[in-house]
Amino acid sequence: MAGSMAIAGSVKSREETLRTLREIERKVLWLSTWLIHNANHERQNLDGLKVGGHQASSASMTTILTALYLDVLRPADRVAVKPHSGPVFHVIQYLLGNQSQERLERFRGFQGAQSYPSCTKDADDVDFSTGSMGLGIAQTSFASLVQDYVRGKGWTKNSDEGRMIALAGDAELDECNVFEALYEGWKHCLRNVWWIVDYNRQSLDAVVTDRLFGKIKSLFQMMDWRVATLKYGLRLQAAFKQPGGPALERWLDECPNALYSKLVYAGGPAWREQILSDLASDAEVRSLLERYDDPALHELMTDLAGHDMQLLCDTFRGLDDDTPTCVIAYTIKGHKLPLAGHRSNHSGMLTREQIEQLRSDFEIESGSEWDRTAGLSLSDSELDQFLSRVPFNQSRSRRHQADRLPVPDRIAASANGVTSTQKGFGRLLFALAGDDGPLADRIVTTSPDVAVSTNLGGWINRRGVFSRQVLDDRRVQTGGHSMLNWELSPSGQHLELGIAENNLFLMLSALGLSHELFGERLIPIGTIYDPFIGRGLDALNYACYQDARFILVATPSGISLAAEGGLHQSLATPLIGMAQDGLAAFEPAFVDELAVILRWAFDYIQRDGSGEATSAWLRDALGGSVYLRLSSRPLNQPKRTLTSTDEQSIVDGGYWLKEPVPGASLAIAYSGVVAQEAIAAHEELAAEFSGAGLLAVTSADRLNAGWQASHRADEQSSVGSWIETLLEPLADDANLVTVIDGHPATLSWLGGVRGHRVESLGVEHFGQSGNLPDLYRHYGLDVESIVAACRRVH
Ligand SMILES: Cc1ncc(C[n+]2csc(CCOP(=O)(O)OP(=O)(O)O)c2C)c(N)n1
Ligand SMILES: [Mg+2]
Repeated sequence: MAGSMAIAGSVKSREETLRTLREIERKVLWLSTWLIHNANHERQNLDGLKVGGHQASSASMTTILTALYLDVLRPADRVAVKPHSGPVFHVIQYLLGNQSQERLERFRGFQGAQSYPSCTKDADDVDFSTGSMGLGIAQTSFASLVQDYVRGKGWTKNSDEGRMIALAGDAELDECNVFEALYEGWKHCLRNVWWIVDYNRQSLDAVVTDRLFGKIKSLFQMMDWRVATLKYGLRLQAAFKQPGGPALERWLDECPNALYSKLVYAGGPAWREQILSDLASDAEVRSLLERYDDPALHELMTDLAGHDMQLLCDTFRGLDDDTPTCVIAYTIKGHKLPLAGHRSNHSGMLTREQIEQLRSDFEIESGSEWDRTAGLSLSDSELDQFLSRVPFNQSRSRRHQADRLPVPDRIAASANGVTSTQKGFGRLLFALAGDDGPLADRIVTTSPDVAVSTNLGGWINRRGVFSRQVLDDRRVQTGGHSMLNWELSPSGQHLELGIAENNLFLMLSALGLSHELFGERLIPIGTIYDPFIGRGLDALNYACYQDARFILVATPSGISLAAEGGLHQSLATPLIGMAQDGLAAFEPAFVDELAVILRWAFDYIQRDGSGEATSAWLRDALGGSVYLRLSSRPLNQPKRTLTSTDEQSIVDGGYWLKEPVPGASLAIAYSGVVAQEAIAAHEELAAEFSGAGLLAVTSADRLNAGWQASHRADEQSSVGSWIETLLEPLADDANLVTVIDGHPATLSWLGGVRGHRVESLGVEHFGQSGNLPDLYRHYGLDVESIVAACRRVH
């Protein structure tokens, strides 16, 4: 008896919880709609530009987000919120006390809540930034793999395992990177991931193709995901059980998306007319419909599962194992708003009159629009009490911190004779793999099927490949005649990916956020062929936007890989390196430079990144990620011992390989492997231009950033930039010739530093197959071209 009373009690309290959740959901719908209205129609508009925001895309997800955040999620869970439902997220955070009214009032305004959830620019609890369709979804998979990686190492035993959850738009699934991630995830036995699809059957422009959900379902099932299709709400399901119900269900199942949307917009009378005309001969359906007046019929026919609080909560709570799961939740874009179902509702907004109507429907008095409980049956303290009990709210700090790992004073670089920076990189990592310090143990390498050809083989031989399970199959291990030990186990430190470059950058993004997401510091190093950065560029930008920390090693690069031909030759990447925020780009010519830069990079990627990097100096303090553009071209390595001043110059972006005499009339500045030609040209011109300088530019990016920052510095301050200091000895009317195996604009700005005339050599047009002498001659990077430019410029 006592037991059944307890059960009855818990059923009752569950019902109460659901009732409260539904009430709060109404508040969330109001606040998210009002937030966008306020930004567009109430706030002063100073520039005449549309502010925007997505009321319909938000309304589509209010039930799902409310169910998740206020009933289902646990603190260890991480969410990528559908970008266009950002307002719903911010409003829930507001109710939870993690977001201020002031920031909500400034939604889409300067330092207000961001248009799309941003883990770097927003003040509330954003786990993953979203905004570029598809990337946030895939990010959750890679975050889960990283969680498995750190747990596989036994590092996070005392913390809960989280579920990585993506809230996806249905049209968002068109992005190919989603399926690249799906495929990759399968290879790694992905788990603990939910992708919840807001299946509102509308994209930006149009109503999405009927039958699509079947394809989505089978794609996921093919990858061994569990698929839960949530179509109709419980009320509609109950109606289907009434006489006439099965016919109504069939009618709804067969109703084309475009017609359904049209009827949603048109409302009760239109539903009745359409159904009665389509099922004219069915008396049971007629009498079923008679039991509903027009508003009730509209309510019934729009009772989709994605708006059914109980069904959603029960479904999510029922997902109690780690199988990756896709939930296809049927919803209505603009649900409960006058925009619902309208074909062009993506950017549609309620008129003033409509918002007034909504306000009075929700019983919110004018002036109380931001009030957390206006229109609710709950008092402030009752709301607070409810929110204090929600599982998600049981931990104060969801963003972790991790100690910085000590970086060795020096990394051994035994590069004598003739070798390339790519080979040098392989050797440096091989040396690190033999190190038993904490840094080496936290290095994790990853590569999109180019680990061997980017010289990671030595590292992998020593440190192994990561897999959650040990693959102990001797036949596989000894099957080939490779020197490579491809042993798979949880202790491995290389994560091998398929070719898709988007996946590389998303993996780096997840690895590079491990300290914040899981409290475990990693030193991620990703290798890629330089030209294919372009393939994953948006994902790289996304990783940097989230302030993920990693080292990107891109090799080979430029036309210097010669025989591989035009599509393997990268021209624009030096400019990408300069322009990409959050990424310090280097192009060393020699291995000893690379060793210095790599050591520095280990420190730089660990610097504490809170705050906004508005100048080179701030960026330096805050840290970021690092891009190394390397080459497979062997060069004669200088025999020298670098002093700490030399090392600092290399990191700051450049040094004089041949110091100019004071008042020198010429300097050649080079970056990367064309060092050999620059040195030879400099020697050839020694008599003609005595005292000319030869400037090694190890990072055009850092030189340029410092120079830009010095312009903006307070005029009273005496801080100059490193490049100004470097160029100081040259005569005012000296000439510069710059050379790089990449776009010449990378270095041509050097002329602007002190007003020197400049001629810039580089590659502006697609390359082609050839040997190095032919190509350098053709594209004007050979010694003769440099010498000719030096003479011309005079
Ligand atoms: C990479 C990228 N391409 C295009 C866009 C522009 N865009 C924003 S929303 C959208 C359609 C979204 O439809 P869906 O995912 O179904 O979301 P809904 O608004 O219907 O919930 C598009 C094309 C974008 N934000 N990112
Ligand atoms: Mg949609």
